Amino acid sequence: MIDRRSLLKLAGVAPAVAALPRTTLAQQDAERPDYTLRIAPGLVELSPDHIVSTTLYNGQFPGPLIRIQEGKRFVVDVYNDTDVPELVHWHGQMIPSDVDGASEEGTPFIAPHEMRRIAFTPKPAGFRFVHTHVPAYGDLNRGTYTGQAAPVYIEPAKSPGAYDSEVFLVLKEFEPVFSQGGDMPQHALVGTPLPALQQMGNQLDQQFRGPKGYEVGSELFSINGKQLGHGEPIRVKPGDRVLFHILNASAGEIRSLALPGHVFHVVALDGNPVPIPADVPVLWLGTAERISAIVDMNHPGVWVMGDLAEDDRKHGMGIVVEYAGRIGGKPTAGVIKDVVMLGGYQDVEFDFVADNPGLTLFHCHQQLHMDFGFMALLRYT
Ligand SMILES: [Cu+2]
Repeated sequence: MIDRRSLLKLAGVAPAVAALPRTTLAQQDAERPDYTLRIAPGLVELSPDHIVSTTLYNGQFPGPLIRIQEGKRFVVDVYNDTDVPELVHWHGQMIPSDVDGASEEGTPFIAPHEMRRIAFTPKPAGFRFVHTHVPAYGDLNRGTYTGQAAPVYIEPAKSPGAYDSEVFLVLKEFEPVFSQGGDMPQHALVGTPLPALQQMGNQLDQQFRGPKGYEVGSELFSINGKQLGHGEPIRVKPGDRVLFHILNASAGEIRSLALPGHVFHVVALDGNPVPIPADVPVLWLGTAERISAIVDMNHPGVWVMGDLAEDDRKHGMGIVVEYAGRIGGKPTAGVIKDVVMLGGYQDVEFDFVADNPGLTLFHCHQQLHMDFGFMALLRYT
């Protein structure tokens, strides 16, 4: 794990500075960014047999955890070391449109091989993340199909919880391909389909006969950039209370996650504390969703925290949890989220407070759906 101080130390390294005269150096020092984010091509070793080439933040997947302070101005230099324009989106934060990272809202692209300095005041506190917001359309080497994602933790004024350690997990698939495979798992999306919507869907199916459109699938899954069995295990001791911060950084996949013999005590959704913490055996995460859950480590042994689907675990979606010394569907009032999963032909009702002026992009977080038009722009009047 990397603490904020060592991140700052790393971020402060700027080789070009050494050649500057002393006065300039002093000025440069005063304007030193709090963080440097480099977008560049690189390799991820998911396992010895699967080394993938993609675009990364600071040379690794996931990008390093960025820990920042709520309410304290944060200056970032973003270097685009690729040959295409890029955009960095600070998902889940209430910050101005020109730095939020969606071009539709007015954030400028960072041209190839250029740097853009951005500054904002992080809020609200909690588990957020950062990812690219460029459209990919038919190019599966762009957008969220790449490895451009990093967890962001905004430290609150007061520390929230009683736990022994924090573990950040980023779920991600690699080497996506177009497929006409089956529908996504929807068992998590308990709800009642609306007959009117279902009827409309059936009519469209009648109208447009023939094969359905393409979806994007993958056969390489990972947690923290490693396929199951190839990364470092999560090491715990009996009696530990471990706070897991889990992010589904997928471009389009819904994930389940279970840790046999243990229960997830869900304390936050999308980084926002839940009014009534719930104990659940399985977590379901839609694209871009985050869950923070405390697990009481009271069942010693060696366990796999992984997808319920055996096929997905075989393709890597899991991580080993090792003890030291061995080796939806309910009322959800008050829950604050920035992503909501919705089953086929269902509806959802939500309130939002319009307190972040500027253009706001409201969209499906599945890259394919967003790229081909599943989005809307909200304008404050
Ligand atoms: Cu996002």
